[in-house]
Amino acid sequence: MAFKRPKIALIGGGQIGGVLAQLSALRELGDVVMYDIVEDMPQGKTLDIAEASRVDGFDVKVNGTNDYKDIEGSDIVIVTAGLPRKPGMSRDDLLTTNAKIIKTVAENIKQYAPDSYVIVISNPLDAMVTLMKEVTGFPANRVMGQAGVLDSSRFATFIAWELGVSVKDVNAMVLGGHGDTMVPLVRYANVNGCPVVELLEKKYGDKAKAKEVMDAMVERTKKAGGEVVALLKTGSAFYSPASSAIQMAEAILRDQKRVLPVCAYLDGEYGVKDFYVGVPVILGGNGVEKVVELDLNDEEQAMFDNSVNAVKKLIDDMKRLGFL
Ligand code: TXD
Repeated sequence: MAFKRPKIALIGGGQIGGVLAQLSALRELGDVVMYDIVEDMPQGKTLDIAEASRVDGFDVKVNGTNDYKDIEGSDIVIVTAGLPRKPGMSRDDLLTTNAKIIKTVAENIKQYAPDSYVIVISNPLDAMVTLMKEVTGFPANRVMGQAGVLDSSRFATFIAWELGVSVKDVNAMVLGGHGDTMVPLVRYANVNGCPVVELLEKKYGDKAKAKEVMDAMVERTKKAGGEVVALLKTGSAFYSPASSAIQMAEAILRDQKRVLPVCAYLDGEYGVKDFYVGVPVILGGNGVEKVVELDLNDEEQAMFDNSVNAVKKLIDDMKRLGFL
């Protein structure tokens, strides 16, 4: 038997795609092939990245292509194809444009990489993952979306800044859809086991002030994507979404059994059936191996249900438009 390196296909070679390629190479996750419809661009980007291999000391192939055939045999496919948000544009505005693109992408993944694990990043995220699953017909453990890892990292970053502690010690999770209704789990947020709520109360010596500060961090987390969009003027966040998807890909490729919030298919968990939304899962060599069910209190469950309803609206729109 001959061993071979894993193969990672990136569909979309734009801002996020470029960082995905570079991070995959730097971590030697496997050989990378980047597909884009724009002629020569993925070849140019990957050539640029590959030419740093001696300096960075990575020993994997990084190639670009305009031909889906080149993704043949991929173990993981990360999808960023589509258009990013412009200032003032909601994720949902992207629905129609990106649904058409994702449908074509999914048909090609089905044809050329039928055994792959698929991580979707394109917005509106929850709807695009649903469409990917529908068109590929892959089992649910192999089709997932990246949003929660990033949203949680943003939440953890704000907490670390506020408390003046290392972000490495902050555990914070965000559930629900990747939109304004996402649910940062305040009650579970902790610094190496110490509840953030308690630390804030100690810091301010006042419950009301502590709540105000936490509420502001929750709000900033929900709007964090928009904050970056407004500053960049063109395009949306790309470093952090790429890092987040790479964490998921690595968890699968190295069978790490990480517990990460992932846009995953629910089959009755959290009271939701036949539906994709962000929840904690065990991510390992078999993809989404298990949905981790937390006991939500009434307030959290209400926020989660609200978020599910927002995603349902998107799904209904896709049905109306004939995509599902
Ligand atoms: O956390 C998250 N899930 C996200 C998602 C965080 C930030 C941004 N998020 C979304 O990712 C964003 O709203 C977009 O829908 C995707 C990709 O964002 P990116 O910033 O990488 O967008 P770019 O730079 O425009 O890259 C998109 C590429 C570009 O090179 C196009 O030529 C290509 O997609 N594209 C296609 N590739 C393949 N096939 C088709 N049909 C196609 N159409 C466009």
